[in-house]
Amino acid sequence: MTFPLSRSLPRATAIWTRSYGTVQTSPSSASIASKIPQVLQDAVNATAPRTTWTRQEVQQIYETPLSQLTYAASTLHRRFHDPSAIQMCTLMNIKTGGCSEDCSYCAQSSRYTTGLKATKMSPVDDVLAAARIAKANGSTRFCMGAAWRDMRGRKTSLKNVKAMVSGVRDMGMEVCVTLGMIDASQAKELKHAGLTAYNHNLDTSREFYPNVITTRSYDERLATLGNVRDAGINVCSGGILGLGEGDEDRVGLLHTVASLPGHPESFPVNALVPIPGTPLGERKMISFDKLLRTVAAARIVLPATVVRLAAGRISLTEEQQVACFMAGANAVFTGEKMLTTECNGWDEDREMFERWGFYPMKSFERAGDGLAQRVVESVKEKESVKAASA
Ligand code: SAM
Ligand code: DTB
Ligand code: SF4
Repeated sequence: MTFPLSRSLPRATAIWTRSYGTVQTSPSSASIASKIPQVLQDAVNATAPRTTWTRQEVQQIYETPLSQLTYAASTLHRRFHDPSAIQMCTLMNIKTGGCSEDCSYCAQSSRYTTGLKATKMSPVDDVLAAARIAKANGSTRFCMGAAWRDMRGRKTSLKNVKAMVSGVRDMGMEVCVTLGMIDASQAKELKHAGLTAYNHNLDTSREFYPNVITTRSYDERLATLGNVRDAGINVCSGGILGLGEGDEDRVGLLHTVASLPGHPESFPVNALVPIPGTPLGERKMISFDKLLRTVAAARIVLPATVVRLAAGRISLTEEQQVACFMAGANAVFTGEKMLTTECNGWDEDREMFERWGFYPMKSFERAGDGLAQRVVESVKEKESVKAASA
């Protein structure tokens, strides 16, 4: 189904429909239209997220010529989000290094000599002080990471993490943690403490995953995501680009998240930051067109999700970042540091936002429970109001 051309549509959608949907006026527009797969034309008209994607459909979307793909992504971005609002999230590593896992990209694995000094868990007060600084600098979400495989046998640590979660929530910020694998009861405890979101990345496709990590499986990762979802916590799960994977693996990752029972509320797109001493320490940065293509395809198959520019943003030019925002990315990590690597700072991000007409997203603007359902309802409501006044 295509929307009727009317004032009820955002202008971008109307132009899309005219060019690629019902009216084709010139041979050149017809030849462009022939490169737009039907699945993308349908996706652009969506008013609700769908979880029934086939891998072939995701591949067709991913393979669309980049200029058309970004245009489609931008159209959907405008329907489901305020395209000027970008979420500012600050990270803190609350337990650095000494991790038992063999993730071949990670500075914190004890299996590689990266020069990183392992630390004990940070005291609750220090973490709350850092969250206060993040808030004062404009961040509305605070994410705490720990270099752990899982939370088994970490009762005292969990108690402290819960105190951190409640403390940050009491400041009016969204709060996210990434602690490795968690079971159903740990997820419930974290929910009870006020946790907004849990980050646990699938990283890549199921097929490529064993080339990157051997000490825990893809299915174990999916089980943690299920525990998080069942506890009523928002899911933040994405990937890393530039691990040596191919287009088919980026498609595989997108297909996996887009066909989960509910889409993740947040999809981080990390570009590998090569860490000397790790098996991937010599890899070159993913090419920008592949990064942009992945961002745009994510916006299309996960229309209601916050797409997060994560690791590696520091290596992008300002113009490249803006191209990503225009193709659907709407969150960044900002502040003094990522986990162990450099991060774009608050001041430079604020200046960039001002130059290009973006502003920080408010807390809980996109992160509440039942997000997808609320988006559907508000899109329907807006359309019926506009249709009535047309
Ligand atoms: N230990 C927990 C875990 O693995 O789930 C939480 C921390 S872990 C560092 C969080 C995520 O950061 C990883 O899943 C990975 O996607 C990303 N990451 C880690 N090192 C990275 C690197 N060098 N470049 C890009 N992304 C990286
Ligand atoms: C995510 O997807 N990326 C962030 C956050 N979630 C925890 C972490 C990126 C880490 C980059 C490498 C480092 O700083 O060690
Ligand atoms: Fe450990 Fe997480 Fe790093 Fe893997 S990504 S080595 S689990 S800290």
